[in-house]
Amino acid sequence: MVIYDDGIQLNAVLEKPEGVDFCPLVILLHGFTSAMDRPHNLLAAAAIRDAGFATLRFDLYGHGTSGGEFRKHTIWKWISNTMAVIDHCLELGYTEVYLSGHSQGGLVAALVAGMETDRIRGLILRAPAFMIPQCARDGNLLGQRIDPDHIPDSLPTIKGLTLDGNYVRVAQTIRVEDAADRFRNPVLILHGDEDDTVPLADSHRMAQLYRNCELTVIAGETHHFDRHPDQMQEAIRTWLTAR
Ligand code: FER
Repeated sequence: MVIYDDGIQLNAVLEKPEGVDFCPLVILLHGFTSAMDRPHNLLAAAAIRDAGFATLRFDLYGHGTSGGEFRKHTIWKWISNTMAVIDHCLELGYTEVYLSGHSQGGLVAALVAGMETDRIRGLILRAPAFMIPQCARDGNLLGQRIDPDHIPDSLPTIKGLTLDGNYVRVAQTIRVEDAADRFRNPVLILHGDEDDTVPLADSHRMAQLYRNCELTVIAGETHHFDRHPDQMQEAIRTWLTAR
């Protein structure tokens, strides 16, 4: 399926649980330098369908098979993409829409939920990168030091990929606490205690800020949920089945 966000092509895959015509839907967002078809995203989507929910996963701006250049992606563009995808799902007739994001996609899911409090029924955040805005303000992104008041035009990142300075400028203005404060529907946060990319401490802190949040810490698990994917899946199924 193709969804357009102001001319940018976003490729998406909609899958329904077996034998069901109409059901609630979870939209999945992948992380920084990732894509919708990474193993942990597919396993999360499968667990969601096991619980009787449809899934829509998509590649965000500058990632995977979608349009846009990696170096020009920003959290604002990802917010805009997500809002376009939500509009599309509502037009398809899905009235009960949830968001689930991994890492930077978890941050964006949380920000959009704070904007669309009237539309988003709940959030499943997997190792959400809540710390990116503060890291941008501190000038400490992906282990590199930059001067936060004199942002470089380009910033080398992982996997040989380079970001424009506007990524940092956008991130510096974002306050994740405001999004948590506005969202009153249920939230599930999943985080491994051996995640060395995104600190677990921020998930503990944010879980206190949400009105209605459950935090499941998976012992021995890493950033990509590749050691105990069954525990990630079980936590998702249990939480969604209770909705
Ligand atoms: C950073 C730490 C983590 C960062 C991005 C991430 C651009 C995102 C990780 C992910 O989405 O998996 O400093 O800066």
